[in-house]
Amino acid sequence: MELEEQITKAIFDASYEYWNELLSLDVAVVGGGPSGLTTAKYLAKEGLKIAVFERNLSFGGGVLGGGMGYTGIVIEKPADRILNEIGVKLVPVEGTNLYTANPVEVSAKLGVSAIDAGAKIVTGIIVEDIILREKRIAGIVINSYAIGKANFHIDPLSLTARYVVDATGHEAFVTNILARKNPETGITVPGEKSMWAEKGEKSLLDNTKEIYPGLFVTGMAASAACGSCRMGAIFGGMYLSGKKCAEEILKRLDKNKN
Ligand code: 48F
Repeated sequence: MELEEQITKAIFDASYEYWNELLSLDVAVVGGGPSGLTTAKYLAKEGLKIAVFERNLSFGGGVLGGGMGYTGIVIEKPADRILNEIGVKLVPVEGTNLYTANPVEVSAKLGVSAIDAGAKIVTGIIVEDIILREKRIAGIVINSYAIGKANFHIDPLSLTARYVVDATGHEAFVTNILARKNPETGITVPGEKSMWAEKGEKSLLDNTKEIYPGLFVTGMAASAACGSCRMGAIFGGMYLSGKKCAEEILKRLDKNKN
């Protein structure tokens, strides 16, 4: 066999195995930003079958841009514990509860920690719809982001999941799809309010919840789904929200076991 053929065959075989494992997930996390990656890390640690679907070829979401492109993000206590766990260097801001961190370091270490815990991060894939069954979300409908960008009419594929997490940031993409396509669900998405960092960070944990049977919201998607405020380049709430989302799903899975 020529080397070219071996390369192609190796990719086909690896890909087949990889995608087969994604067919039926415990949790499908939509969005590879700070909240989605944190949710995935804490769920995968418990041995669950988790995959994060990210439309871009890279993960990290809004963290990578820092604040207006400046190389820094701000984290507040107690989110420092989550980043300490994964070895991120945090620099205290004197006289405050704040730390600064490097966006690339945070995103890389968080992604690696989710992968090491057993999660898969699938890039270049957009979640364009959900599977809805008997008043419950039962999975996701996916397509290649590149296909969508090219405006080709190519049908998507679907994967089942016991729970879906909307971690798509400001767009609350999944929750918006649910609301728009299925008005009988009674779900509406008010969208986020203008900047109020303290209020936005504080309300985020309350808004991190199962918004519809089988669908959890975390991070800015939770703020948009619940009409809370944006908070700009402070990210502690995103990690805390991701962790809480994982804890809530674990509780739900535990309850369903009994
Ligand atoms: O936007 P993003 O970082 O969301 P987050 O985890 O964190 C928000 C902060 O970054 C920041 C902020 C903090 O104060 O306001 O914005 O809530 O990450 C969301 C990710 O989801 C991807 C998108 O490319 C981004 O990387 N995404 C969005 N829609 C889809 C998607 C979709 N339909 N399918 C796949 N990925």
